[in-house]
Amino acid sequence: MHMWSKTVCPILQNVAKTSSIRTYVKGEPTGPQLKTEIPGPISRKLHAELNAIQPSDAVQFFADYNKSLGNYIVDVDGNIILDTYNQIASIPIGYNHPSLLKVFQNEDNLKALVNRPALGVFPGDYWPKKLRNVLLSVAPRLPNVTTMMCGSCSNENAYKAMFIAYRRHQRGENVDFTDLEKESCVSNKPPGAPDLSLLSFHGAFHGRTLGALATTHSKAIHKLDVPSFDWPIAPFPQYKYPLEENQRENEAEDKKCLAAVEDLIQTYNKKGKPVAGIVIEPIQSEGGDNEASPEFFQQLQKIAKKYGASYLIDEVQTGCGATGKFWAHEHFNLESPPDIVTFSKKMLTGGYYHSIDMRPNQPYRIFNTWMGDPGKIALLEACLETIKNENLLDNVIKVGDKLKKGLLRLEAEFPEKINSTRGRGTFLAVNAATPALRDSIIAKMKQKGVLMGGCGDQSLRLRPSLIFQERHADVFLERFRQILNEH
Ligand code: PSZ
Repeated sequence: MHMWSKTVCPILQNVAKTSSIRTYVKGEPTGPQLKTEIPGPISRKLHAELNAIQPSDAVQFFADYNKSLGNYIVDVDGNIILDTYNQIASIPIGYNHPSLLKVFQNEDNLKALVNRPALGVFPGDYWPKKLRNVLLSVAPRLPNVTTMMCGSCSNENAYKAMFIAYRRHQRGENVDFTDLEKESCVSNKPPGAPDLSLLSFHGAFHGRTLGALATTHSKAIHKLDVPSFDWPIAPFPQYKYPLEENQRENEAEDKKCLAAVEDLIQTYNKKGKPVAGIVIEPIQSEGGDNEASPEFFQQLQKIAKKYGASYLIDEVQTGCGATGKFWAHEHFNLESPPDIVTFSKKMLTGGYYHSIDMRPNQPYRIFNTWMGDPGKIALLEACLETIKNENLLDNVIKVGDKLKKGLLRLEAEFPEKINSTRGRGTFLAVNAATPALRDSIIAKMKQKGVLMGGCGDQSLRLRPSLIFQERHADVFLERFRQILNEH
């Protein structure tokens, strides 16, 4: 087939086995340093100003992005905070990385940024080469890539590609649309707008736009008041930890969930809402860092194939190295690539990799004004070079190991306060005993100069950038221990 299908992530292949002890970003602060409580007076003043313009209740503090550097975010009150959360898991190589700051000093990159094209109709001469050299250089065994703006719209358009492919398979490859299809679709009616469905999982998060939201099931606040589809929602495995000690129960959990998937597909096929695709995260992130085994993902792929449903793996949060492999689903050894892999966040541009089968036969079916942004590809190019040159996946594996061992030690020391340490690479989480304790730990860690994230009802999650080093892990673990002691 295509030359790219053989290239399993060249970044991984080129990693030299050396590690470095210097900081990856020169001049990075040596530790957190607090001047005020957080938010401090300047943050509070700006908050009042912003709140008069737009609802801003979720704002935690205002950042000084001139001063933030490497793993440290600096706020407008001069507080230096170790960031293990990184703008909701979306900063790949820390703040103000010199390789990224240089990107727009290059005139070609600057002009690609300034003259932002409608990529679907007037791409620049550089575009095929950039896609090949940048995005396809890390493709997860899929030959095509379509760029988009964000995670939600990547999923949204990928869902459309799955429906379009499903109907093409039903209709026959080169069969034209009927007049009735063309008339009925414009009024949202079948057969042109067919009653198809996608299967997703309880606890999933795939975005907040209308289609993506129909497959998001993590929190009520995301969904209240918004109409949605009657689509099948399957149980996602809920494991007992430590995994090594609960193998039999967890395998039974896999089987139970897979049986439910098959039941649901049959039910929805029968009731006239055939399942055109299955969408799943490699680790359910917003839903609480819920993991499922490689076998679960392998079996799920088999079920998808059996029922002619396509298989979408949403790597918006897990992609770009944080699990120790460039794509988290590489941990699963799937017998063949998924049909679609969506990405955004640390990839800096949104988009999706896809099989040839997921290409619509007609133009303008997956389309919008911008279809991505060449400026973001220029940044991603520099970012991928840095990941490769600095062996950052090796760093993630090494630091992740230290962090996980540290969390397990703390779990043993404070078993009544935290449990269920889990994850891969530096993509790690631990549960607090109660939701209130989780919230309190995050609040107190911030006042100690460490920014953390929560997910699910009572999980604490780590989402450091790929340049998080052992020294940063030490700062985090030491302060986490102090806070656990204080509770
Ligand atoms: O509250 C929110 O809207 C949040 S907090 C974290 C996210 C969204 N993550 C975004 C996300 C994701 O984690 C997965 C697995 N898939 C899709 C999305 C949507 O991406 P964006 O936010 O770029 O639209």
